Amino acid sequence: MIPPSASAGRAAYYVVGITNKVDGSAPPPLDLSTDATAGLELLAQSTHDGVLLVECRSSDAEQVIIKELEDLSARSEAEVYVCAPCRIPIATWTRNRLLADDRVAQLFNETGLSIFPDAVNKEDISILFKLATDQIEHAHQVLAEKHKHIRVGHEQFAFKELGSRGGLRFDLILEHDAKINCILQSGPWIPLVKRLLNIADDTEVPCLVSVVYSLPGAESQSWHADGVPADPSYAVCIFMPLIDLDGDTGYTQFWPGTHKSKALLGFGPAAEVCGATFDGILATGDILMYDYGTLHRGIGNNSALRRPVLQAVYHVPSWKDTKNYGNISLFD
Ligand SMILES: O=C(O)CCC(=O)C(=O)O
Ligand SMILES: [Fe+2]
Repeated sequence: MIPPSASAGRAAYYVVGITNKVDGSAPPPLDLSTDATAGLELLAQSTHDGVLLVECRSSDAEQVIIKELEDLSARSEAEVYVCAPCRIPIATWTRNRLLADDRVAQLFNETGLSIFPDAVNKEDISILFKLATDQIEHAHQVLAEKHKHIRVGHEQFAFKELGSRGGLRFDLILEHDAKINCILQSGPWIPLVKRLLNIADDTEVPCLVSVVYSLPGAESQSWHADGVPADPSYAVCIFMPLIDLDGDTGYTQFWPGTHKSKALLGFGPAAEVCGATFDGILATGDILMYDYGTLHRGIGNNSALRRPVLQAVYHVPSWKDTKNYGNISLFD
């Protein structure tokens, strides 16, 4: 028996990968209710890339945890994949599992994510595409004329209306427009938004509307949350792609279940290690709604098209964005 190390004491959460020592395959799933040992609480499991992943909680030293899990079967080999101060969501996701149905409130509470398929008609998408394209082109014309010193695409900048999101990705606040407002205040996702933010049915939800666009050649972003995760939520965001997304145009990748605890900030790459990501590959008309605290990252654009995604951040009246835009107007 390996003695617990001097640092043992405070419980941490682990994802441990278990393989079969003989042929490297994934062992059969554990019985989470009975396989736990004294110092180890088994919380969840999934299989990713031929490895059985087990999420557990323990205050034992790492080598003790490994030994305890290896002892469950004489043929198992265990390795710590992730260690964090809070629950580590390891569930695997498909589009079908995230579709909004009559249990959408519960789903959103658990995952911080929901998809509303075919929620906006194609005609409205064309109108929004044109409107966003005109404003993007105008903004870049002004940028080139009035702010010649900025090396657009190579350096960070933040105006009141336009900010860079790293490299060839930008975010432009759209001018107020009655048509956009009507779509954004009446879509099928609105009852859930109002319920989450505690806003009365007959009241408009405060909403910040912008278009996030990645130019051809834009690289993948780092994992981040747009706002600090919190429970209850103070803001939820919808993404409405204005072109069909695929592997070439890129999309946004999410880590469902990360919206409530700020202890996971900085742990984004663990989502890939655990196979716990959801690729938001949406068609025009689909809406993806996410809690503002959910970890995600924009994937690179390898197509020849600009990838514009309309973004509406619905928020409680007291919230104000202080992070994403600057104070000086692009147009002054
Ligand atoms: O480009 C994307 O798909 C997402 C961009 C994003 O998450 C951001 O700029 O905060
Ligand atoms: Fe983001």
